[in-house]
Amino acid sequence: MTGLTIWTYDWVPEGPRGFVRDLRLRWACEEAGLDYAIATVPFDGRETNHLDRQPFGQVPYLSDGSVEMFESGAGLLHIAGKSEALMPSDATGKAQTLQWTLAALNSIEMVTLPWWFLALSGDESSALSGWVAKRLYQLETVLAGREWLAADRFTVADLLMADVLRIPKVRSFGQRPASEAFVARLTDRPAFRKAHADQISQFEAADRTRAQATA
Ligand SMILES: N[C@@H](CCC(=O)N[C@@H](CS)C(=O)NCC(=O)O)C(=O)O
Repeated sequence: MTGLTIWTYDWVPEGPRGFVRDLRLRWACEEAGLDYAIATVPFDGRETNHLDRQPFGQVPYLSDGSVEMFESGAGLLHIAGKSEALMPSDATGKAQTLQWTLAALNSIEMVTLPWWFLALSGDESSALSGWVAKRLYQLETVLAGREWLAADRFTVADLLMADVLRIPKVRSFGQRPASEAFVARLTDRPAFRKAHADQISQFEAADRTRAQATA
C-alpha cells in the first residue's frame, strides 16, 4: 500500500465501538485533510495473526509508503509531522505539542487505563482511584485556565487528551467542568464526528457481512 493506511480490526463487539484507537488516527487525518485508507486485520485470532505488524496483537498500526509503525501515539505524531493543522512547526509550539501529547499517554492514560480495566473486572475499590483523582484534578486546573493544551491553538495534543478523557468512566469522574467542556468542545469538531461515524459504520457493515456468512 503506497498511501497512508490505517489498520484496524475487521469487526469488534458493541462495547468498544466508537473507542477503538484507530479513531485517533482517522481523526488526525480528517483534521489535516489528509487522504487515507482503512485496512483491516481479523479480530478473531488477534493474539497471533498480526504480531509481525503489532507485537501485542492490537490495533491500530499504520503504513505510509515504506514506513510501518504501531502505537497510536507514534502514529499520531507521524501524521502530525505532515500538517501544521496538527502541530506547529516553530520550536516552542512543537515542543509544547510533543510534551502534552506524551502527557496524555504517560501521565493521564497511564493511570486511567489500568483503573478502568480493574473496575471492568469488578475491582471498584482499586488503590488506583486516589491516583486517578489526583491526576484528573491536576489536569482540571490546567484546563480551567486555557482553551488548548499547547501553543494557544488546537493541536494533536488536544485530540489525544480528549480521546483519553472521553472514556465514559473517566469523563464522569467527579466534578470537573473545565475538563467536561474540553471534551465536549473537542468531540464536537466535524473531524471527530466524521471519524467516529466512519468507525461505527465500518463495524455495522461488518455485522451485516457476518450475519450473511452465518445465514
Ligand atoms: N498502546 C496501544 C494500545 C492499543 C490498544 O489498546 N488497542 C486495543 C483497541 S483500542 C486493542 O487492540 N485491543 C485488543 C487486545 O488488546 O486484544 C496504542 O495506543 O496503540
